[in-house]
Amino acid sequence: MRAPIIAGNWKMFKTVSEAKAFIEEIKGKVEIEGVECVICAPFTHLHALVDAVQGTRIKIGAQNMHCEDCGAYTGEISGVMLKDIGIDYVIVGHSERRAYFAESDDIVNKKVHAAFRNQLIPIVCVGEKLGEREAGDTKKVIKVQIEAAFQGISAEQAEQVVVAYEPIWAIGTGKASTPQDANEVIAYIRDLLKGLYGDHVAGAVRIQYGGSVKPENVAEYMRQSDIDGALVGAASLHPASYIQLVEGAK
Ligand code: G2H
Repeated sequence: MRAPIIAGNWKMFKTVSEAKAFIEEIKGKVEIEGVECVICAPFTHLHALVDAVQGTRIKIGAQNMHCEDCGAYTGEISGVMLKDIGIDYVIVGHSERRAYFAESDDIVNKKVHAAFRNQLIPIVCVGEKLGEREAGDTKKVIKVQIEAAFQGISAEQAEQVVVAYEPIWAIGTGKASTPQDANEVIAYIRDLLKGLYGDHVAGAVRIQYGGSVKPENVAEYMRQSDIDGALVGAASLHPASYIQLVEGAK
């Protein structure tokens, strides 16, 4: 039985005080048995948020990190630093990082390794562009991304990975992939993992859908056989909306 995971990806929104107020609002309202709640916030907010969620089951994640543990990389943050302040999750390979910061499949793989070196759980994002979908290349693109991300990752590590399938054309556009279409691609990702690691790992890995998920549509995604939660941007920014997302995942 895979516990669904509702992860908010706040992107570059909110001040620290707004973030702390958000946690105060959701505390006690999202701790629903069997649903895991994660908030992925900007780096500057993480320390304060780890303090704010003390004594709750809410977990805090980063939205990115460098693939090395330390070094002369001005402006970067490492997995060592994230673990040091009590971070549990890190998003890796979000399409916005792939598109605007040249994050390649190779870098994504290095970051997955860095996450495990530092006892962080990576939320690995994959997804196709609109043109790729229209050309019928969705599965081809996803296969390349999944195989690259899991390169050199052991079965023990692989089963802890959270995968987020986010078709790029559905991100922040209001055009969500239908639950059935999303489930088909997510089932395909599970098949790929079965080929790489066998039944046990494929059955254990949690695979989220992401892209214009809202309180109104989350339950329909969660009803699908292979969807284990959601990575949510815009709709995770408001406490009432985030609470509804978690309630919709039970
Ligand atoms: C996709 C998603 C969060 P949104 O980027 O990862 O954002 O829910 O706003 O489409």
